[in-house]
Amino acid sequence: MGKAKPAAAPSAKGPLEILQEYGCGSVPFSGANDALYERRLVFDHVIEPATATPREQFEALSAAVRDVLAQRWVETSRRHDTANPKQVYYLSMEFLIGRSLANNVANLLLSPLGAWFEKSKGVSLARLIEEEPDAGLGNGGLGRLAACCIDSLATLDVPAVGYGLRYDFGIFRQELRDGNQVEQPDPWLTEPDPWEVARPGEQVTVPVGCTFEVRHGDVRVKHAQPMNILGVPYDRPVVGYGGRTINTLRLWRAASPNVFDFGEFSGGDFFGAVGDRVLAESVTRVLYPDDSTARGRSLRFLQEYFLVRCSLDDIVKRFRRRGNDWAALPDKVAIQLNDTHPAMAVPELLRILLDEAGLGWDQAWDLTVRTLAYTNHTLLPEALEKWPVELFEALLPRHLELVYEINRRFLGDVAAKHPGDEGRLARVSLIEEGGARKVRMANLAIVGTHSTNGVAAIHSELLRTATVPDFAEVFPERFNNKTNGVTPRRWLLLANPDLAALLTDAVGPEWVTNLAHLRKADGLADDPAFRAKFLVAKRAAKLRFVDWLKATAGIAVDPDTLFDVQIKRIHEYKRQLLNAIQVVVWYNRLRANPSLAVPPRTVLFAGKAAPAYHLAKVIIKLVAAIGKVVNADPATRGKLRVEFLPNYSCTLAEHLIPAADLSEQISTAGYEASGTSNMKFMMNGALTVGTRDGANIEIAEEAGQENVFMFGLTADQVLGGRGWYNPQWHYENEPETRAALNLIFDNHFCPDEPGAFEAIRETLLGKGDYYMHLADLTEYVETQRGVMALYADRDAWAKKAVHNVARSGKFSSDRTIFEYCRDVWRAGPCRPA
Ligand code: 26W
Repeated sequence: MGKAKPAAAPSAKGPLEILQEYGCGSVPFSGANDALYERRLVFDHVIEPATATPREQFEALSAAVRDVLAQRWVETSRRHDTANPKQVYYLSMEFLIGRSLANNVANLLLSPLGAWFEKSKGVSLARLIEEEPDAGLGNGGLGRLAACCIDSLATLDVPAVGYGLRYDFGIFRQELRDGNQVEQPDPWLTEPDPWEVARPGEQVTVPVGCTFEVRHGDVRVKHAQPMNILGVPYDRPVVGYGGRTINTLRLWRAASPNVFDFGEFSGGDFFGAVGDRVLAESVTRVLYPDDSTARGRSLRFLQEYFLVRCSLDDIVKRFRRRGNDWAALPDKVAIQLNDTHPAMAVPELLRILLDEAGLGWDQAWDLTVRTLAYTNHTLLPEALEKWPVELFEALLPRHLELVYEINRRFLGDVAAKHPGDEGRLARVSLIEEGGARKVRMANLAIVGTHSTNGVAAIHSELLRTATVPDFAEVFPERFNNKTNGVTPRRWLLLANPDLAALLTDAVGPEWVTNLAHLRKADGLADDPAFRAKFLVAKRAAKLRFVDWLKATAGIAVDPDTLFDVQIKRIHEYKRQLLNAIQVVVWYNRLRANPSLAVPPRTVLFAGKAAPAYHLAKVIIKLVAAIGKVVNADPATRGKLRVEFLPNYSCTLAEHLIPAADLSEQISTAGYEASGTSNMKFMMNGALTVGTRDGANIEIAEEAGQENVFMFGLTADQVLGGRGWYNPQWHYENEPETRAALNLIFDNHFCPDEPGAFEAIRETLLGKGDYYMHLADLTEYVETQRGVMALYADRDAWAKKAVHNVARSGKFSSDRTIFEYCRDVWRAGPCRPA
């Protein structure tokens, strides 16, 4: 076959040579250098390579990269089977993995491939990367954390499998129409995904105690008609940095057993059979887009059970295949529950040990508790999952029986220690009485596991002392903290090539797998030449973002302004509204005093609102409306610009975070469990303006208080103020607060839709401003004055930014995973010989 597009002499090295040069070539390959790629175009797509579309080129290149890693992937699993080490299993309803091509190329140390590809094929890798859909199999922080954790597990060579669901539709695509969020489906799998490998031979049968109907995304139970659903695994490679270990992310797809449609078909009920098939398959149809509200959707209950049943079946099979004895389960298996979503693992593992392994209760319970561990990600009461006993009865009667027995024994123990303390028993019971009885999944997770952790120091402390103090008293040794982290591969090396190169120049390449090495650059904050280079890298990132934004969203922003960024799910506790009001205060100041000396600023917002969260949608509309008016006002032109960027995603974050100057982390203290974008911003050299909440506290400790802008009530003050806080007082006594709010309430930003922001008046003044926006507003505005004053001296700003980057080492997910391995899982690496 002739070379199709000899754009330039293919003098550069091909992937195989690169691989060998980097010490990754111990696995034998055959074939010519670019055969991997060209072969894929011809044999997979059956086309003349010269005619390949960018999508076909993306698929061929990804398949070629997969060819490069395939044998290593097989080798990793063989290595684990042979060595029989302790395995870590990360169970999560969400894996917000985003795109994979660039990540896999970088982690395989194939980055020079980009240049080779461009030279020999005349196609830019950057262009092909854009062809890959962003796998949005998560809502936000919890899902992205899961993705960062599996990257670190593979990089640290820990034998690990991530288990999740292969949703046909990920998180909805957000459009903005007249400032209103409109949700569009995300059919990310309409074209073949080059990374996944279907393994129908390893499918699992999931029995449920009844048949059901799906209506409007909800389940209606048809009693006493048990049915089976099939779980088909789809594996994705999780490439550790350097390519030594390639772990697996195993996602389950629900399918209907073949017997059940053929049987019915031959019986004549064709439509019934097809209907049941659709029904079974609807279990993994769509990711629930509700972040931090546990709405009682029964199809979600079925999804959670389906994940648990399939994954535990798989885990136990692997455990037994390796010849292990049941008593060794906690020595060979650690299962981490990402929030309570997979908490059904407690009764399910117990059921396996009792009913399938035939163990007695005491041993089965002991093994269950010692194998499982639980991470809590939120203290919001409305996010705590509680499932109606009725649903358990219909779908999982055996599991309910086990939950009752766990509860009976547990309450017996508590009662023995605290005789007569009925209030305590009611609080810790796994069952919520009164009205429709419910199973409290957090209580089940705490009782049924040996470790309960929060995700930042303050969060773990509040969990222990305020949210579940009764449990902390019964099981003090179970509670611990594991401060979150993020993977420096995706969030620095890949997202910010200029800064990454500067850092490698300064401290050597080791920072990529040991972020603490960045500390060696701390002294360079005092080096004017280094600060200048830092600013050059920041400007390059800004330009890249500006171009990308223009090309993908048609929005133009000025790179010579301060990029002030708040990107996260829209929620009252995260206080996008506080940021919006602050903008209006500055808008008023600028209108009143056109010569006010402030650096020009672009305030960028992005984030999705849960489709049923009305106020969150009004907040989006407000930000968009403020942008429309402010951006068109000649009085503030060139000084203040506000944009709401639609469809926040992993990809958007990867472009925007490197370009940011200021990171907005302004939740009401005590409500943000950790935050993880705060860490990404820090390592990319943005300064934080934030409250003393979540990981912000630890960011300030690491960076030094003088290198962050902290303001606002503390968590203690928020709790203490609940009794007497009065937002009206601020409205009546603070002229700037009143003026800003009046502008919002009096339709200045919505002249064509009077009353559009009435819900905001209601929340802030009518309903007592639960998240205390007005309590923190004045200090926030004053803090922003300090931010802008500092930005006017770009060199002084750069000095603080460099300190932030250099001191961000703690926030690598490698450190987080190391701590889980040491304290919770007692698992270690299993490296190739
Ligand atoms: C059942 C509905 C539901 C769905 C998602 C309830 C709760 C959630 C998550 C717990 C929300 C979430 O993503 N929490 C975030 O987890 C991050 C990773 O630990 C933290 O950094 C964030 O602070 C926390 O809000």
